[in-house]
Amino acid sequence: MSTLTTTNIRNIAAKLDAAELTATAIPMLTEEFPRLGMEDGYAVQDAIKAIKTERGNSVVGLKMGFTSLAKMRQMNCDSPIRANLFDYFALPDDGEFPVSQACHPRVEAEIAFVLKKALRGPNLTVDDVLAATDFVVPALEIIDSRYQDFKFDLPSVVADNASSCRFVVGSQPMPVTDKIDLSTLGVALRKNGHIVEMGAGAAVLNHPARAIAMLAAMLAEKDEAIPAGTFILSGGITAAVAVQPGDYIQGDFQYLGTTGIRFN
Ligand code: OOG
Ligand code: MG
Repeated sequence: MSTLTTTNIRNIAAKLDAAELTATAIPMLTEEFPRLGMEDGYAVQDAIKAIKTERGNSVVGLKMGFTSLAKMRQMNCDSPIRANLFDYFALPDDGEFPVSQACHPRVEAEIAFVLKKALRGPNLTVDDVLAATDFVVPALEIIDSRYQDFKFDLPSVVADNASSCRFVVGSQPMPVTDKIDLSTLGVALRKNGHIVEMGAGAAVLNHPARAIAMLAAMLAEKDEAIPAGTFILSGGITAAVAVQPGDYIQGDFQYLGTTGIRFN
């Protein structure tokens, strides 16, 4: 059940969109709307999508968040969420991002999937997802909460498009064959050359393909499928790391190669 009026939803979406574009953090939504629920959060997320598409931006992919324990613990949120990725979020591999364009950016390493077949249904298996996968690529996501102090609860972060800000992907697409096990695939996140976080694909729901199956299940509730060709971030494998101007963040992914972002 939604607790917000259509006008409330539109106003909150406009506020969050403006906070993102001006890099100005705002108070967490539940301070003003204590009864905000998950359905409200997704309604605001949809309204942000409408604002951005009206402005001429387009959705270029989807993301899952809080699919690893490391992420859930870091942010004190206990269940996976989904959100949209817009065209201007995509940075070139090894591209630059001015820290001043975000409130308090952090970076996390993720395995990204590109589908060759649509996925539909509430009970898909890892094998179903892999059979529908065209390739995977190494990715880094820049997240940036539009809430003060990077603090939020689950409905508030859903409304804020799951803190999505920018992403980069490595240049070598890798088909998913029997030779590569995405669950034991190792990942190291480096900041200025030093490893600051590390993990393996299994950190994400025991296998990152499960995040894609979970996204399909979430969309199935709305009677939607994940279309063929969709690019999907499966969720941070490790905790996210804060960045300052001058930092270089690199993700080293076993089998998949590396990708990086320079912050200025
Ligand atoms: C929310 C976004 C979570 C992930 O990969 O888990 C996310 C946040 O941590 O601010 O993108
Ligand atoms: Mg993420």
